[in-house]
Amino acid sequence: QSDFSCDHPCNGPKNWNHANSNCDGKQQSPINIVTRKTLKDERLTPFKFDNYQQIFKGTIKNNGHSVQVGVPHLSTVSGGGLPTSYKAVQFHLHWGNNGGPGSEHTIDGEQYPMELHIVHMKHHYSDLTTALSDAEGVAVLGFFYEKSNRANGKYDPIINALRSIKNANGNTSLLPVSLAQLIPAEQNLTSYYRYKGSLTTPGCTEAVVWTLFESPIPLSIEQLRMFSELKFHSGNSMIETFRPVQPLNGRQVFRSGG
Ligand code: 1SD
Ligand code: ZN
Repeated sequence: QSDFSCDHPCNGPKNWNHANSNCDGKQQSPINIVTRKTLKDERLTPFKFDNYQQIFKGTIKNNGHSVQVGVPHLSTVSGGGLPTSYKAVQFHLHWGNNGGPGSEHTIDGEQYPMELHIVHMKHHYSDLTTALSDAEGVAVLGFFYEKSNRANGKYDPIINALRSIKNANGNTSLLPVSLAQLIPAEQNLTSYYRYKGSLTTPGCTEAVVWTLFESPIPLSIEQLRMFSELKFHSGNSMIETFRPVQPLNGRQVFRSGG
């Protein structure tokens, strides 16, 4: 059982600084991105996505604090100012209450209804634990969601599976899905923010190269609300699964410019 298994009131984000010394560090995530203070960096060129179109049959799990899908280590990302290529490990989401504010990162103070994290590790590592001992071992690609008047059919495999994993530790197989179908088209992924930070849950390890894409993913309010039907380990509704924004402590946030 993890440090935060009993969810927010008893052991949530506000108590993590006590739960784990890393959570008190100087390079924590998430952050509020103040766009006028970002620095354009010509090295932040477009990403190269390999095998993001690969369709796989994944398992979706309610891990007691989010829903997570393991990804076969075939999809890789490089370019985008990353030091090397990184392979996808898993993705998960952070959300609010019934479609209310729920993203972890905020842009000029705006909190989006949900945020997708596709967690990658440097290609030569075989597990996340090892990757986390490297200051740039992990790359998380973060995507925001926006409310749309229309349901996003590309999310049917995810949304339809949620009803089968309402309780903590529940898992079920997903209908075939690809990472590409869950994110905006590649030509809309050239505008992004970059900074060095941490995992947003304990142990809050400061080993993450963060990328937040500007272009949001549309979902209907009904689709967003389905996430609030899930339950934490405690049995309480799994809502507001985000860590509050953390101090920048002098870090520079860069924006793409390639
Ligand atoms: O919250 C997730 C956590 O569930 C786990 O996936 C971890 C990686 O081992 O990453 C954090 S986060 O920083 O991607 N939110
Ligand atoms: Zn996350």
